Amino acid sequence: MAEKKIGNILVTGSVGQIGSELTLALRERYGNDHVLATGRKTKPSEKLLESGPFEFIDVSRKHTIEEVVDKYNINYIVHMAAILSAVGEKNPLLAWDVNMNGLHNVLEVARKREMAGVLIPSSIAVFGPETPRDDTPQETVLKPRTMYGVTKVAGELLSDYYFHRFGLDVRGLRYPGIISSETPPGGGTTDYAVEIFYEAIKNKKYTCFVGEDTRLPMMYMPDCLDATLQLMEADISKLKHHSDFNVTAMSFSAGELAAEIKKHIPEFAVAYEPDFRQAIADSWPMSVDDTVARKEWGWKPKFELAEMTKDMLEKLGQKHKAGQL
Ligand code: VAH
Repeated sequence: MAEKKIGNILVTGSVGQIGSELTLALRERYGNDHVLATGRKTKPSEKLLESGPFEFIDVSRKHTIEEVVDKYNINYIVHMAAILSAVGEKNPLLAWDVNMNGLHNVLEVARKREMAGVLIPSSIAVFGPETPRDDTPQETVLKPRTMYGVTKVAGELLSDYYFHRFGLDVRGLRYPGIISSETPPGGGTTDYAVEIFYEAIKNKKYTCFVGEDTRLPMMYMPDCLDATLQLMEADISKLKHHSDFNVTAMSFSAGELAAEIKKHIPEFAVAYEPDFRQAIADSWPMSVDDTVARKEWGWKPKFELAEMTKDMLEKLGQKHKAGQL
């Protein structure tokens, strides 16, 4: 398949945790006016509005995608709109509608217009309790126990179908838990790994909704942005996988994260009160093997737990001083 040049990019889910920072990174790389940010209803930040075009769309209603694609002459879609795992378990039909019908609409619009490509968000949520939980391999059992995970497995299969059947260049990453300081998390099981920083800065205490020994694969946002841009721009002739790359940067338990924060805020106190999200976390890997991504497109993370913690506390400390937390 000949690679087409990326021109104007549509980002769906631009107001979400990854989308909000990924949109700005894409604008820096491709030019502000070449990256259209979109959301469904949440008011975008000033930064997003001032740095380039923004439109409201609903990915589960295809015509709203078609209208902006034609208005802005889009030839690449970075599809970040999704209902995450915890919200998805409270409303599985909504998760199916947004995650599956939304993805199918995006793939159909991109196919019909013979676009340069689509980038999709998969997740380590594709794995389930039957999957080996340590160094989870790229190829293994995919039997998730959440609707979110079901939509991610189905999304990978549908996207690879569009690659092989229609020649649409679809690429995807199985994101681990993502930690960031710009946009609060939106309804995932890994939200505790972000909330804990906000609470440590604001209140010096946090009640964690998973147990102290809960260990999950994680990644700091700068690495998440690098991985996404690197895969988007990778030489297609080097890719044997397409929509389902395992990627990670580190693995740590909730207790290890709390201990790292305490090195900076000694009086920080954590209590652990597991809720329904514990069962979701227990069904996911504790660490994943991302050798395939390293081999096929040169993936190499930069941030480990100590550097991430230091950077997160510095960034959130500044926002707190400015009265923005
Ligand atoms: C979630 N943050 O918790 C997302 C992610 C691996 C976790 O997919 O649902």
